[in-house]
Amino acid sequence: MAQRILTGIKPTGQLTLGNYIGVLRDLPKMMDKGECIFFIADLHALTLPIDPEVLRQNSIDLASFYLAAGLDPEKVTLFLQSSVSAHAELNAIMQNYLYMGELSRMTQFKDKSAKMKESAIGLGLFAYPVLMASDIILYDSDVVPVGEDQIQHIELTRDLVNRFNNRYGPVLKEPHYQVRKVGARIMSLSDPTTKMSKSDPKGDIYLKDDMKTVRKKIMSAVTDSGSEVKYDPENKPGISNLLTIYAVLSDISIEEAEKRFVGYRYGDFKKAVADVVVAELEPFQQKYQQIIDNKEYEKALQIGAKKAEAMARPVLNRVKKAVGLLDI
Ligand code: ATP
Ligand code: LTN
Repeated sequence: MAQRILTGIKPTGQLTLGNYIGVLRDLPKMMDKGECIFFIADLHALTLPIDPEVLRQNSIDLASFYLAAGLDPEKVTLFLQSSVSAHAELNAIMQNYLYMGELSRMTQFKDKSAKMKESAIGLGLFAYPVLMASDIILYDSDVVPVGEDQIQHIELTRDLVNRFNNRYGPVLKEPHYQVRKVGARIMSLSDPTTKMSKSDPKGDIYLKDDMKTVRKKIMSAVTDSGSEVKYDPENKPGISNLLTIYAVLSDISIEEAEKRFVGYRYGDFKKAVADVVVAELEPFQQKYQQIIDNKEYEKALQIGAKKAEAMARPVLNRVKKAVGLLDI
């Protein structure tokens, strides 16, 4: 059987250049490497407060972004997580095999909940990795392409699979994460020591920003003392981040990018970075607009949900049987 490649993105806000470089840009290349299952993690989006209309709009946007990145809906399975009820069903079973201690050690939970009053932290935010593990397990996934921040959740999924299989036999497939060597963690332009994050708008480039704004944001990105364009994430996090963006979008190595900018001043270097970002985003936005105007996302999501359901159901049934749930 061809390997299964699965990933999900939350429709929680505007997609950033971090999402694009970390994951989205690579997805079309995977179409020939295996069976691709890509979804919109809309149930996960509910783990933090979100306005219903915003969630609807974000979900449409995200589906269109997936397609604009170059995914062929005939070749991949693209769908809304909430359209395939097996995700929630498997979640109800799997929540019994992950423990409070390990869930409370998850960095994403600690980061997100640190900003909240304890009385406002939903159970869903705490149990977030259970649903994510269910998403992965449900399709017998082999490979999960993600940004660096999600590695911990996939390690936890692997722990869960091993725990479950030790108890019930070889029921679940063990997934592996796949992260980019360069660009797995694009940093904020205003604070290059923190991740570029769509729920933290300062320092983001949004995929929907107009080109003037994109240029302005890059030209005013925080840089470091000194004047050399050199990759040194510890001492020059701002310049290193911009070099990473440049290298990935130009499909060259960091070393090659460094060589190109020997003797450049920061200002001229930033202009070159802005040029490659604009050259990438402009056609991407045109495709996105065409998909939105023609509502191409609708049919893709409908077909995707049917295909996903057909793949998920047998795995769910296998799990139900293993734990002793009757099928009458
Ligand atoms: P939030 O910042 O709101 O928590 P997020 O952008 O991290 O959201 P998703 O939209 O679900 O969450 O992320 C989609 C994918 O993009 C994930 O695989 C994630 O690891 C990756 N990703 C997110 N931010 C970055 C970044 N700054 N650099 C590289 N990859 C990223
Ligand atoms: N947790 C991820 C989104 C996500 C996901 C998944 C990624 C939900 N389910 C399954 C890979 C596989 C995030 O916050 N970026």
